Amino acid sequence: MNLKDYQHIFKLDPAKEISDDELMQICESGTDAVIIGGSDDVTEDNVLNLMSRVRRYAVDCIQEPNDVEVATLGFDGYIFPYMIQSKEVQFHTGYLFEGIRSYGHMIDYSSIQWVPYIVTNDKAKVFHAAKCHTVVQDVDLLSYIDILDKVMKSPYIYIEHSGDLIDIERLKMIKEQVTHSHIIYGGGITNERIAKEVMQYVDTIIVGNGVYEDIKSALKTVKVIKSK
Ligand code: 1GP
Repeated sequence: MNLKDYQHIFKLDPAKEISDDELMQICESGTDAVIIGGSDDVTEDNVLNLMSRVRRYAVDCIQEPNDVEVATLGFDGYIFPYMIQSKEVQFHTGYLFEGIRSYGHMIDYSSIQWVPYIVTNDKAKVFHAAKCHTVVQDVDLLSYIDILDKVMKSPYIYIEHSGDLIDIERLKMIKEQVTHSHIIYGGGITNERIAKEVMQYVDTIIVGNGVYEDIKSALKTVKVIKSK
């Protein structure tokens, strides 16, 4: 798995209902990948169920486990979030440590990507779950960007604004600050217009809740993919 190959990803929540017809439209939309991940009521059963349904299609299927208990074999790739603002070690290396300690001998490391996340939406569930420091001030946000991009030289930075659309000026500011990290953005992308606006400043967009709110509109976000 190489996230740099993806411009557009749908993120599906295993705890939410999606019909076979809707799932077919998502998987055959031309999106680059489907991520399976959520923060509430995620179980091994609902992950396995959704994975096996997505597996009927050729699209890449990635898991973003929110806990080592629900990490499931059989995906094309795995994204392990590293919440850089979290005060809890569990959201830094904790889950990954537990997973590797228990299952390291079975892991194909080429399928795993550890991705640093900056949670820019203070109202997002994950912001509270991971006990994050706020980045409402630009100087805080840009300091984290510099740590990841210039100090850690991270291949990726994930701007997580789940549930709402970030102020586009902040994305512009991030783009101007970053020297080499590939920027992934998720939060409030529900239609083609927003997708295109966001895509000017980031490398990969993630579309989540929009799938469950207005699937027709969400499907049109795939149009941001260039050269397809
Ligand atoms: C991606 O979880 C987000 O990081 C998706 O956010 O649900 O607001 O699209 P939305």
